[in-house]
Amino acid sequence: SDLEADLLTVDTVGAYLLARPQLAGPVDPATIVSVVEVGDGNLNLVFIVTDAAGNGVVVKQSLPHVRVDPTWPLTRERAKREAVVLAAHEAVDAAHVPAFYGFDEASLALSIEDLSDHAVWRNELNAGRLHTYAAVELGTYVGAIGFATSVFGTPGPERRRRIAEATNPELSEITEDLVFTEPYVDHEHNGWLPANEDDVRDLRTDRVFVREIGLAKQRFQEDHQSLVHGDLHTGSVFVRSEGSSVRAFDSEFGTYAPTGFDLGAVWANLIIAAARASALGREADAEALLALPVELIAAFEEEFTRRWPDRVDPRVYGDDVLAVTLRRIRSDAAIYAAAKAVRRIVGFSKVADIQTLPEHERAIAARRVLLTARTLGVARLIDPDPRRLTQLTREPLLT
Ligand code: SR1
Ligand code: MG
Repeated sequence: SDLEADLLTVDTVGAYLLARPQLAGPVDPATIVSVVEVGDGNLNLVFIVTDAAGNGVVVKQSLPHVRVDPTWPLTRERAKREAVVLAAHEAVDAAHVPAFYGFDEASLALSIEDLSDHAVWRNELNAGRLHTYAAVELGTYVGAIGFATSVFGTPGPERRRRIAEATNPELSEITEDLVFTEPYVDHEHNGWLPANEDDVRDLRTDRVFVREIGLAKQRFQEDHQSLVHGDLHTGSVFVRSEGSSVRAFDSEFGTYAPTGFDLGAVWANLIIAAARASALGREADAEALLALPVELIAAFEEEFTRRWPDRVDPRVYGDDVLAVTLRRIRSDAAIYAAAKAVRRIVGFSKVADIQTLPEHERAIAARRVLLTARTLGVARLIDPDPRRLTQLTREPLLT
């Protein structure tokens, strides 16, 4: 179709970079020896291009539809949104994102660092390799971005301009629908095993929990606390043990939203990974994974607090404001973890962690994730301390 006419292919990416050497990063476009398409997410084309010297670059182009569902049209402009988020995050914390080489507005393609020496964290977790150091690195990343893009890190007028630049209506609507609404209503995107029928019914009839999900959705829509990654699940994280390198990629859902949204995404996917490990009888792994949200949030708070002396307007932003802010983010992280966990069990975009389990184990793991989500969502109202919440979720999750 016309919409697809200018899409790159493995046969055209070489000429594309030859005509635009400024987008080739470290690659010499005159000596390209291989182009492979490796996109395995829900949305985009992703090419890895390598030259004769072994240098690589990733070219990522948005498709005009959802990759895994071509009947679902989607704005290609999302590539521009990712460029804005990645550039902003790289400026604050280059160690935790891929290097950004450039954005081609005409082709809606980004050129970014080739991280082929890393592995996707979800795939590693599913193979039983935990990379536990990643939780602290991600906490530090969210702490750095969460502070620098908040009212404490960016002066008011500049911040308002940045909020406007990073508005992401179409992809934010997907999050609003898929994370906060569809799992709680009848919708063709949903699905679960017959053995989980009662678990889903119990979740949906838990009025306090559903109210908290509604309030969490409201805050996601109206609160511009910081420039979040927006989709920080374990499939959006590259890990490499050597040198403990951890990079958050795929930030096309990024926008200004509650900071706890990113922490919650990591937390949810750790719960899911722990449920898988436990269902497979890997109890020590499950315990190790369940300990990581505490480390994640501690690292977040440490980085946020480390930057606090540099805040804008300390005249009114005293240390009591910091304490209230961190408590609120803890509470947000728990309800967003709950929402993100439920959507992966009930709604669109299920995860390999659960889907690749044998059916009996899949039903058990799904039930445990849903119970854990309900506990997190409600117990945080009394005290959002992640250590206490982890203790409360230990039993529903592991036994
Ligand atoms: C139609 S997009 C489905 C999901 O994929 C992305 O990774 C986001 O999580 C989104 O909700
Ligand atoms: Mg993605």
